[in-house]
Amino acid sequence: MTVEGNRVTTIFPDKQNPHTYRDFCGKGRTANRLIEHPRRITAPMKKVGQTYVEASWEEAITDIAARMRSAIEAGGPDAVGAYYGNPAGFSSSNLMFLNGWLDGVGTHNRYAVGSVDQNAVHVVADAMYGSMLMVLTSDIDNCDYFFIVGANPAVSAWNWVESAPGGWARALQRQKDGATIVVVDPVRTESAAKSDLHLAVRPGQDWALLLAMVKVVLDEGLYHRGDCADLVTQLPELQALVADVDLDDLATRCDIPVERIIDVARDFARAPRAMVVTRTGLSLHAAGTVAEWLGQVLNVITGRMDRPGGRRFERGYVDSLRLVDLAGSPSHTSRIAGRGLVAGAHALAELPAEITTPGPGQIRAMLINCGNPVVSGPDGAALDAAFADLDLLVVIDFVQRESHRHAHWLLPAVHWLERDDLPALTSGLNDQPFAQYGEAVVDPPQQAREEWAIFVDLALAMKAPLFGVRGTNGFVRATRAIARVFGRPGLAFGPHWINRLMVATSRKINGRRLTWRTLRAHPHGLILGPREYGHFRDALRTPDKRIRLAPPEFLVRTRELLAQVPSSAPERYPFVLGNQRRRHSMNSWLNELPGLHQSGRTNEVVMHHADAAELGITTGDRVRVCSPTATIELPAMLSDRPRRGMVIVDHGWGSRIFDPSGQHDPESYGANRNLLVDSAAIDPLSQTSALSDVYVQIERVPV
Ligand SMILES: Nc1nc2c(c(=O)[nH]1)N[C@H]1C(S)=C(S)[C@@H](COP(=O)(O)OP(=O)(O)OC[C@H]3O[C@@H](n4cnc5c(=O)[nH]c(N)nc54)[C@H](O)[C@@H]3O)O[C@H]1N2
Ligand SMILES: Nc1nc2c(c(=O)[nH]1)N[C@H]1C(S)=C(S)[C@@H](COP(=O)(O)OP(=O)(O)OC[C@H]3O[C@@H](n4cnc5c(=O)[nH]c(N)nc54)[C@H](O)[C@@H]3O)O[C@H]1N2
Ligand SMILES: [Mo]
Repeated sequence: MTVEGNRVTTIFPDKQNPHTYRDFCGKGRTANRLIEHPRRITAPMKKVGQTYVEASWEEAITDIAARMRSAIEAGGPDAVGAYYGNPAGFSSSNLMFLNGWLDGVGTHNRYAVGSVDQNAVHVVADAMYGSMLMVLTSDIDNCDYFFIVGANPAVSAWNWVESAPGGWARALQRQKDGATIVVVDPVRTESAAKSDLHLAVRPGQDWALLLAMVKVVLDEGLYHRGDCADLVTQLPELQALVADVDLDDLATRCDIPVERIIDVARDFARAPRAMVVTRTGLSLHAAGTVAEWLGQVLNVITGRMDRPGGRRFERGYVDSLRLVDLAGSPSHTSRIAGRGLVAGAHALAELPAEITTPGPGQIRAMLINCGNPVVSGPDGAALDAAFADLDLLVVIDFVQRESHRHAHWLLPAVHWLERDDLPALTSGLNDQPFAQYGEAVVDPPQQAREEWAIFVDLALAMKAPLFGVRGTNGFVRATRAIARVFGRPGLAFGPHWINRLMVATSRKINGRRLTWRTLRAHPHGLILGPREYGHFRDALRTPDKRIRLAPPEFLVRTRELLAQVPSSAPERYPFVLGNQRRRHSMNSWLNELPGLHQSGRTNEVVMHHADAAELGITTGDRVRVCSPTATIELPAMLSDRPRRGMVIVDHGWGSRIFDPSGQHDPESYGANRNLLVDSAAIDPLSQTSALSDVYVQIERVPV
């Protein structure tokens, strides 16, 4: 970064960063524009009448604490709810302290982005490997055969919980050296266009394709004898399942010729070094968990676990699997839908009813931390109406977006370039042993606060014992007093204490332990040694240290899917609604930053030429997209990329940006395609909304 005064003027990729130098994404490139966003919230804003007025932090915390306490007095701790979105994961302290505060409050009403994103990974990892955090990284530079399912790494970068900087460019490099890339996607995406083989699967039916491949591998004896003998349990149960399935039936379901499936299954199993990579194109469907499971199964039975060119277990310098175990996993059944927690949270789809349905446990006060759930989740209209019904809605963000429109308080967050951070707990998600202490490059606006500090203040003001441990609040107060007396803010308890502790107790990587001094001496980050293999078996958290190949609940669900007739479009709603990401958007943000999206700032309805011709639609026509839940209008864009019968509308658009001072009208670009999604459509195993299982009708809007 070039910094002039307290402003970041230019941003370049850090070529001295040994790990991330290959990547330079839209979010990084535009970071300073977000800092200087003309509508940035720079002080606590309190809703008064129809607009907002600036207030002090003291007033904000006192008022919020008092209103939350009275909600709790009337309805118990569950009267307070919280939702956190994706960016909460890009701060090491945010979620730790959010949960610390919520534990103190004692509420079970926690909702998270995982239920519109990666819950399937957690559910599968927990069932197969014994820890929901046991995520394997892609050993791209050694791979000969990439089988990429429901991912578009050319645009979205190679990450889904794991993180592999420049992953797609590295895979293309392998391809030049002779590796094969297969992309399974109903759309001929940027990634599919560069692949050696594109399988245009029928949306939502990848589980059938993957199950057929597993069957071929098992029936033809193409599996890895050693791993199947001593790394796994439940192989007989898996064999029993595949004995009952019919390849032709599965091929019909996924709409890929059976000979093709047999060929790719053989090629995959015989490739010296190979990996299956699965992403949101699978998880956002009703069969998402089964598909995710079968993708992992293919890796396991063909011997790709923790071997060069396969899916590698990166330990990271902090043993986060153990820390998560120590933190314990609370259990709770939701009041209305009667479902349990996944990765510590309930499904976003359940939130509206939990707010609007009276009775003990009803949410009356809510906090949104780094999220835009009205746009990112299903049936945004229902959630918007529920938010309007709350006694208190508190938002921590940079700007006031769609989900924040009914907020009583808007609290100003500190941008990531304005704060120090050490992403230690997620170090095992890097595809290489890597550590970096990120130092702030500019000062935040005077009134902005890091999320963790807000949660500590709320815990103290609400007399909710932080982390649910009595005595913590007194301790925190004492350290704050000491810090004041000595004039040294660092003496007050905060995440920097935890960072120090995590580094001091970190595990040795390649025989060496990271020290604070080494860490700080490498501001561009440091590689902690070559990639290691062979730690996976030891790290498994199943009691017998073996992979559970066929968890019973997955078998039951698979048999349920097999019993259903192959899905087809319901009458009146002939098109299935797809989704795509753009290089210059990050879910529902970045869209509005000045200078981006030269091609006009909106999402569109991308249709196959032949489908459009039948409806008399051409590029630029306004079309109406109707589902049983809602209707939106957008311009059409003809293309040969989607399968016939599929239309693509990007998510993340149609999120207004408000001016809290009330001087300017809200800005708005495009339309929110998730309004079309019925919140009842859910993957029962991961509780993920089936955001991609929506059927719609398309009609031209008469001019
Ligand atoms: N149809 C469809 N829907 C989808 C998807 C899809 O593929 N198709 N993708 C899903 C996925 S994978 C995801 S991750 C979700 C995203 O869902 P969400 O996380 O709920 O939504 P975002 O649009 O990422 O909104 C993030 C908000 O956090 C704010 N923010 C950014 N950084 C910070 C910070 O440091 N602190 C604070 N306090 N706020 C910050 C931004 O300004 C923005 O308002 O959307 C999901 N929705
Ligand atoms: N530029 C940019 N990068 C991003 C993001 C962003 O918003 N912008 N978001 C980040 C986040 S939060 C995440 S979680 C990751 C997500 O990373 P990815 O999961 O790779 O995200 P997408 O690019 O949406 O790719 C999903 C693909 O699945 C396909 N698909 C849809 N339905 C099906 C199906 O039934 N079967 C199959 N096989 N494919 C299907 C879609 O056509 C699409 O091409 O990306 C991250 N990277
Ligand atoms: Mo995501």
